[in-house]
Amino acid sequence: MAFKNAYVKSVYEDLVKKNEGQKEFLQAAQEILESLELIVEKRPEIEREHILERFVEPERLIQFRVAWLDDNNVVRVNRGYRVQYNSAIGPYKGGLRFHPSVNQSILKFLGLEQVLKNSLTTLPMGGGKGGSDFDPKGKSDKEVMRFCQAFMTELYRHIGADTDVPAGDIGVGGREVAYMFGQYKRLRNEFTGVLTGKGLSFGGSLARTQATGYGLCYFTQEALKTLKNDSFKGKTVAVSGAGNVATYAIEKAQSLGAKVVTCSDSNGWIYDPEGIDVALLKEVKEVKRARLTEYAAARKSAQYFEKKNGEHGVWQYKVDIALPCATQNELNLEDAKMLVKNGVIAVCEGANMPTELEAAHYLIDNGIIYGPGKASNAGGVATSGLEMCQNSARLSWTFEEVDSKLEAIMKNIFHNAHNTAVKYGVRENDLLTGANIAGFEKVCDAMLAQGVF
Ligand code: NDP
Ligand code: 2IT
Repeated sequence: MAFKNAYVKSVYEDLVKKNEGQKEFLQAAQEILESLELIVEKRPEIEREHILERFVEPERLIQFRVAWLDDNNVVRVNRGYRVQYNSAIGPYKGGLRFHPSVNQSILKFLGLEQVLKNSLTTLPMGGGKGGSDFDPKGKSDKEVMRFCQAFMTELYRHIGADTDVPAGDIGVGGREVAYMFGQYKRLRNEFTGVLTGKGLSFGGSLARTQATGYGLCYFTQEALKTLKNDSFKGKTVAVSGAGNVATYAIEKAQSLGAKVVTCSDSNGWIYDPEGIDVALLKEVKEVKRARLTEYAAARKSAQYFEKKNGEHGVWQYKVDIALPCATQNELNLEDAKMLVKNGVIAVCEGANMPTELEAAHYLIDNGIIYGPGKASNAGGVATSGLEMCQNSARLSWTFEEVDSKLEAIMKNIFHNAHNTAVKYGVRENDLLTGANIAGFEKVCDAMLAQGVF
């Protein structure tokens, strides 16, 4: 750890003491605080008003029991959470994750990242995150419904269209959002835009499903154009994951003229040198909710590899662009070295914190375009913000309207991060420092203006 500023160092050391064992949270906090040293030195009021101590501490963390009945009428118990991180610039906003690994550390890392990400969108949204250690895999549709209803039976008292607006994340898509929305509506007897990612027949926005993956490609395209005078056209791309973000990143990259040769799930990965067949991928993952082995079985050109520890997986191939879209810490220093050796020019994150910190530094030091998730995957929450706008106005925009607003927001996020990197005198491909400072500035100004809280 290389903190140079004594104040920032003391904030981080205090955080380590108070959050023992919270590996992911401390990793995200370290990465952000390292970048913020530069602004702390320029603006003494940050230290004087103890802004960083307040910024790293969630405003509220709610943990609750979720008891539900499985198909055999056996009682099951899970843990539910909502981390309401920062409301300085708008109501708390951020996804819900259902995955067995969910704990306070993971949700606090996601919540802290979300505060900066939402600020970067320029829309008025504070940051939050939530979820449960519930595992949707292998559950029947009715079990998922009963779990979602039980989860919302507690969560509803803490959220609201002007208070806290959840959405999807890993394990939470349109089906789960719909079950939770229905339960909220019944409990409150009100129809409001309290969740985003809703179905189109009850207040959802066109293009929200595609938004994170499409937005990632708009960001990457703008970065390629500005920093390398280049584009997706004719490029070979590696993508990880095979969920919502990965699927629409693959679709957009291919429509921009690239060939995506990989995707993955938690069991293994696909290498498809002819390019991923997106229609088949959607059929396997979205319609059948099946595993990637089914994709491989249905496509001659595809090879399936089971995941074993210590392998490079999707990062071992010779590609120009890498888009990690699965989960945190899925790209380590060895993977980064492999990608650079194979001539990668850009690594832009669809997932949250998929790249380990040393790997991110290695990429930046080697002149690679590195798009940190809080900037490059902000298209999902930005379009959630557009869904909130449409709900408040009680109207809906066309796909083209939403998509063009999304593209403009993503281009603006890239330029904001890039200009901030230049302004603060770091490498111009250091979009990590640029995004952290740019996102923080607005939150910091709002916190200073609103007095001590
Ligand atoms: P999905 O649940 O739709 O897909 C997740 C994908 O990642 C699946 O292929 C899953 O495989 C794989 N995966 C999940 N956990 C692990 C793990 N521990 N190890 C290996 N693979 C794993 O989620 P999303 O596509 O929505 O989310 C993907 C990432 O994008 C997350 O980091 C999320 O926080 C981030 N994100 C999502 C946004 C959104 O709008 N949905 C917005 C911005 C960021 P398997 O099926 O085997 O579990
Ligand atoms: O990580 C994220 O930005 C999301 N999962 C989307 C959050 C949202 O509120 O749309």
